[in-house]
Amino acid sequence: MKRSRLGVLVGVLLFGAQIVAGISLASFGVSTGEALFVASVTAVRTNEAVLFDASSSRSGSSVVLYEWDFDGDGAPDAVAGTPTIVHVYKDDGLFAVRLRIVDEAGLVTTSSLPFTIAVANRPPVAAVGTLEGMARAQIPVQFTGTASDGDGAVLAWAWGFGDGSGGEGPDPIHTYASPGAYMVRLTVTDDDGATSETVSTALLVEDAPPSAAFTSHDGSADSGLAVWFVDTTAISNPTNVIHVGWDFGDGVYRAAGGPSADGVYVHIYESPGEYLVTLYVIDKFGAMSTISQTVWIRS
Ligand SMILES: [Ca+2]
Ligand SMILES: [Ca+2]
Ligand SMILES: [Ca+2]
Repeated sequence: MKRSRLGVLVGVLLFGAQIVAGISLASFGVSTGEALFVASVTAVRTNEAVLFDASSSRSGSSVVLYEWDFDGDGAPDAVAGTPTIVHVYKDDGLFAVRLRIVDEAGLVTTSSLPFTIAVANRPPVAAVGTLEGMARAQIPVQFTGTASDGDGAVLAWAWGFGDGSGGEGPDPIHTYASPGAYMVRLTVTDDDGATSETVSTALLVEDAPPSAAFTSHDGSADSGLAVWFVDTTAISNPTNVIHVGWDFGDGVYRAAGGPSADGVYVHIYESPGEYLVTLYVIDKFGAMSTISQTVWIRS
């Protein structure tokens, strides 16, 4: 009421003679207008439209301007020539809404009834990205996550790798000790503390790939005599190995379908010299491991 009277006075001061002509003296000292409005809803989530309708406002003459302060900070957010307007709150909070109307005669009236809109935060959304290639035990796995928050920011990422361990950040790396099927969980938290969790389909982690190794007969031998090589390749599951190949460095390559029962291979060099021996181990998933050693053959 106080503001309405002030509005009249301001209007009179600003518009002088015209105002006096247009308003009966009886209107002085009483409210000449009311800035009234309704909203389509008073509780929304962010990014939802709210319709405000100030059709019930009245003033001494036709209302020509509706000035809205949707967040109660005293600064106008929209000015319209018609009484209805749509506003979308981008972030959550409790917002006091205020309306100022100006009529044809320049009279200004401000809404005086408290009016609050409750805007609720939306939780963030997250997804676990698909892995590039196959996951193997004992080999680091690179995870990727995507997350967004429509009314804020994603501040925290928490991963559960399904084997009892966890990680942080959008792109963690984790190494599984053992093969198996693991459910991977990603929980993200937004700047309002809202969380959401997403669970991947089971991540299949295959056996660790082979790691080729061998020992040889003292590293030197006489030509024409057998040289022994012992395959000491680390294999978590021998049935995965589909190829073991020896390149003895003298033009002879010996291939086997899998590991020998005792891991022992014998080769006879015909000529003295220095030979680079390479062992190749390939598993059914296509992982290949190699290792080389030099042997010296005396005459
Ligand atoms: Ca404002
Ligand atoms: Ca949010
Ligand atoms: Ca928010």
